[in-house]
Amino acid sequence: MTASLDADLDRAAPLLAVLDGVRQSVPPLWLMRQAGRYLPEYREIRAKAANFIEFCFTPKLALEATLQPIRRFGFDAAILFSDILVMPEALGQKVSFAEGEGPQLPPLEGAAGIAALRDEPDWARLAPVFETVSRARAALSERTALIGFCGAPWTVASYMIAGHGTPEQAPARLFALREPEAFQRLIDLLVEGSAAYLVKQIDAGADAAQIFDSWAGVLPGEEFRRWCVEPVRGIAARVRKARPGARIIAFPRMVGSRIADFADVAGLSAIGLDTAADPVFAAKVLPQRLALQGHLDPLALMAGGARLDQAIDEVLRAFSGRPHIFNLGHGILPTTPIAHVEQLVKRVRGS
Ligand code: 1CP
Repeated sequence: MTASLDADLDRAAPLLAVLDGVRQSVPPLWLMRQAGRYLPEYREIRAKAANFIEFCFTPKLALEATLQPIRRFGFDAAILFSDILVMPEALGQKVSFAEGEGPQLPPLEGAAGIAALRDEPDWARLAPVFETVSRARAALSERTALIGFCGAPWTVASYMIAGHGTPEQAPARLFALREPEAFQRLIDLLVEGSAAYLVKQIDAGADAAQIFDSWAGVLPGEEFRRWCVEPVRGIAARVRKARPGARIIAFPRMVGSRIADFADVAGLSAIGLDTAADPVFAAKVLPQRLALQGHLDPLALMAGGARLDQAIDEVLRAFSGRPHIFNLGHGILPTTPIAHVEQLVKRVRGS
């Protein structure tokens, strides 16, 4: 890159410019799950922690995991290394990660199980997360944005009810159908807790925050609006009220044409599109004030070669009229070759 005479221009993080509505000729780039098992240096430090949740709560290790993909690839954003399930843990529901089996929680038993949760997250339990955020912000250059995050209430609730990941989130859906008032209380608790959690991450140094609604796609009609759209709206409103300039990215995964329901959600800066989303449709139904993020197929990244180049070019073309953040449509897969990520970075940046 040629040095610019304009120091301010050099200092501004391109990702934040896009979140503020200014398209960049080269889109800023980061990858969901960019810290993780596809990196040998991640596997090395991961082996040092007794368990995954304590890894998330150990600033020295979480900071290192946050910075590793930036050092290796020079992405335009780092994402805090943590997990969406630190929230149930902070609400008093013990979370563990069985090796190779994903998260395990004692399933919430009915309305009584929800009533037994704390009224507010245990901020002392989450203090190491905020320390990781502030140390990461201090370690990164000003051109690299730091993204904090939380899980969306629906996605987090689906783990809290079932006690583990489930294919169709049937336990949570059934609970919501049978006991809507109790489920609403859980969602409300998560809206309040998650909004406060994001505000604290922003105060600790996060430049933007992403709300991951990985399981948004399973809910029909009215339930989709009630358990996915409204809670995300609630979080965005609370965060923006507390911190008016806050930049929030919502990632409602696999919602198809119902992405249009996010058009009138105030307080968002961007919408993340999954692999199957239609970028032309999204650009049509979502107002120009919303930047779009996404949506390369993680399997195209795994495949590499000419097919990867073609998929990258398609994404670049699809978003050419819009403020765009280049990303995957879902998290990077653990068996992705590092050389393919290098190929991606080169091609997106045209170098
Ligand atoms: O031992 C290990 O290394 C555990 C693997 C792992 C990792 C690397 C888990 C367990 N979580 C994480 C980190 C993580 N999780 C990040 C870190 C930052 C980054 O992106 O680099 C983030 C943002 C998450 C978010 C997350 N956790 C989501 C939402 C995004 C998505 O991928 O859909 C979800 C659904 C989780 C739950 C979770 N945590 C871990 C696993 C294996 C899962 C998924 C379980 C399931 O499929 O149900």
